[in-house]
Amino acid sequence: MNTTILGYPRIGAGRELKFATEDYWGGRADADALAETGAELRARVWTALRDAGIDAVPSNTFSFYDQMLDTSVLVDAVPDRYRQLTGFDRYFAMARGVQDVPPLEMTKWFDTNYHYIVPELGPGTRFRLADGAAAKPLAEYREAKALGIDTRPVLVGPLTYLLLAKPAEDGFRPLDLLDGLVDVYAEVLERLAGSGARWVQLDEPVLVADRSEEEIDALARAYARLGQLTSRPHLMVATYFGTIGADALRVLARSRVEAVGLDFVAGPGNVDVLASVGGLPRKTLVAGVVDGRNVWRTDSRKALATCASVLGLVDRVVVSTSCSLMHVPIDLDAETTLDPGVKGRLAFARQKVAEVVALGRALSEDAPIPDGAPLPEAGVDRAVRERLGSFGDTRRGDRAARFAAQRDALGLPELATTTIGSFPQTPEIRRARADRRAGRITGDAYVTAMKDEIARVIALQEDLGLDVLVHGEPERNDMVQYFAEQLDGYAATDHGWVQSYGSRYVRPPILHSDVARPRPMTVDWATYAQSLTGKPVKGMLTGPVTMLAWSFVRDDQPLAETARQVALALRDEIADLEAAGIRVIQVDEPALRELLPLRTADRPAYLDWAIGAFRLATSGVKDTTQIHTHMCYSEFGEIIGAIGALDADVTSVEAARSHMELVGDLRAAGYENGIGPGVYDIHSPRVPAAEEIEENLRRALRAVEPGRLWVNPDCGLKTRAYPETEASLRNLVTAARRVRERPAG
Ligand code: THG
Ligand code: ZN
Repeated sequence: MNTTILGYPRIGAGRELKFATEDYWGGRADADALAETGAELRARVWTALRDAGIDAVPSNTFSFYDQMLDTSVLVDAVPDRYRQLTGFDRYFAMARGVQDVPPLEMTKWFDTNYHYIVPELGPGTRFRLADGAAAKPLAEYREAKALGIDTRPVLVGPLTYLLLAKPAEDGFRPLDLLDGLVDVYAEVLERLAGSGARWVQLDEPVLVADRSEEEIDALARAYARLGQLTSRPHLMVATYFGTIGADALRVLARSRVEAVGLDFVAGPGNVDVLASVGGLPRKTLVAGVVDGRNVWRTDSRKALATCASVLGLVDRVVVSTSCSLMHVPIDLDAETTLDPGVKGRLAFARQKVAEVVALGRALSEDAPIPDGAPLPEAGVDRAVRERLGSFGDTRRGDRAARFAAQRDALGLPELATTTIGSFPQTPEIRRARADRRAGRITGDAYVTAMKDEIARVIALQEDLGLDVLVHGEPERNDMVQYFAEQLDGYAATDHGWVQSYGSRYVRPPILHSDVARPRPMTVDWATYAQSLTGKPVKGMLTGPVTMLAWSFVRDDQPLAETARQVALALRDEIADLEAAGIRVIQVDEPALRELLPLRTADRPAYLDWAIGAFRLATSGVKDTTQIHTHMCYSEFGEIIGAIGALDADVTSVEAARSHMELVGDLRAAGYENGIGPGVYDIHSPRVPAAEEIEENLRRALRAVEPGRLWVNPDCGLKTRAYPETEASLRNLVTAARRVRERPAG
């Protein structure tokens, strides 16, 4: 083999998988129909890859929901609560839950925007090959073979599977299950060999994060056992999303594994690590030189130079993608409205496959370097670059001065009540946005529809007795896309869908040039809302880190630089909101934790620029203007110190599920500004009783004084319906009043 890829999008160019799954869930299609769509999608991908000239086509990269969930099913790591179900119903119950059976947890796949289903493993877990010869990797291998394509089945590696699992009970260590798991992998490998498979890919991305000695020993044990099997395919261990640890690479170098995959895009340090361990003599290096996570065309000279620099260290180099292509959209050719200057710089999955093939030819046959059109450059905005030098990132007044100034200016009670920003997105709102996009209604009619909705939401909040109101965000499709559409330097795609989890996909905007704000983005909506009430209305913005985390971002300058450009645009927006009479402004950073580097050593530098960008955006305001921020989680771990460094006047976080413990944790970490621990979970339609909210507030008051405590739900309300939203907020206001009136309880 000269060329391969680590994986390909499975959702279908027309989002066929989403529609087929949702039809199945909705009872509009049966299991056979869903299975058939799956088979069609797989066949299409395998044949397309073969026809494009990829030598080693991967299989088992398809999934009806998620590859980690597939692995749990493969090895029968199915918690008892799902065992009365079978087939698709069991599978989707594990992913999404059914009536009384809660789903497995879901969490982010490394530092991507993809989410996997977390295995739940305990002392009772007994791994076995659940479906024998019908197991998914075997079935897919044979299915491809029947089409005449001899594929390389892809499995989540045993170490990665266990290290990403969650213990079913406190104190249990999933890694202790390694030997039993490796037995099942051994059986899968033997059966694959029996079916004719010549190669298997085992994905071990955990090797690019910090690993303990014990974990490295586990790696050695697992691959020693698999390497010794007498009947097995060749083993390729793939790492991606960063630089492999030298200790891990040394273990692989000494093992009987035949090929190792390294990511030279996210892990340029891999060249040095490879040299430092003396290379991989007699092994194949699968060189990830085409970026699987971003949308830029490959610089072929640079990619070939990387391959050339490691030729002497290994037996053979195979050109590949840095990781699975599932993280990029499928086909650039489907985009007909992109600016040609931008489009000329892009490659989606299909185009990246062609790049891999061309690079493979250039490398093996000394064919000329693939030329293609010259790479256009990013647009430069000199004014933005000059202005960036001229701002500090520190508020005028210190914490005490701001607290006093805002108390006097805003006149808010202790335990002030508010919401996170969005109100339910009703079918009417969605329809109005769709009608506007399709040109079925005029701009004026659209504005009228949105203003009617804002007026309704303001009246509702007045009626509920909330203290700081919001306009409800009916005009926003997505908190990143909405701003990207209005900023220079960003482009949107029409069909650029990427799987976020299960049947939920996102269409990340593309940040391709210097970012500038041609005109205010939110001021009209905010001032209209403020004109309807005497209470303060919060202006709502998305922070610089989240604007980058949920976009495809240029790779020709440091992220820190791009973040500062976005921050400057937000700083200008905040100044305009303040000048227009908006006294409270929230800058959300739900993705602050997502971009945290996988290695501890890289984290301080990241936090430094991330915090700097937030402060650049928010520090221009008067002491009387109150800055809020919001984060959608409660496990802060590594970033708890960063929350204080953002220096927002008020921070709202998810805390209901951790029983308000986070309030004490934040204070212990030195956070002394206002805090709004979410007092109920908006992710379910359940209405919390006032007593329950009251109890949460009293618990929070053990760690924070009433003047700094805010009362709010734990996230935006856009996914909820009105009946439960109204009832919950009514109870929230009641609870806050009770605690104000009887602070001692
Ligand atoms: N916006 C963006 N990225 C995100 C989130 C977001 N990444 C993390 C998290 N939130 C992911 N969660 C979701 C939740 C819902 C959907 C997608 C990701 C979703 N998608 C619609 C679908 O697939 O039908 C399509 C939405 C659309 O029309 O744009 O519902 O909030 N950027
Ligand atoms: Zn949130």
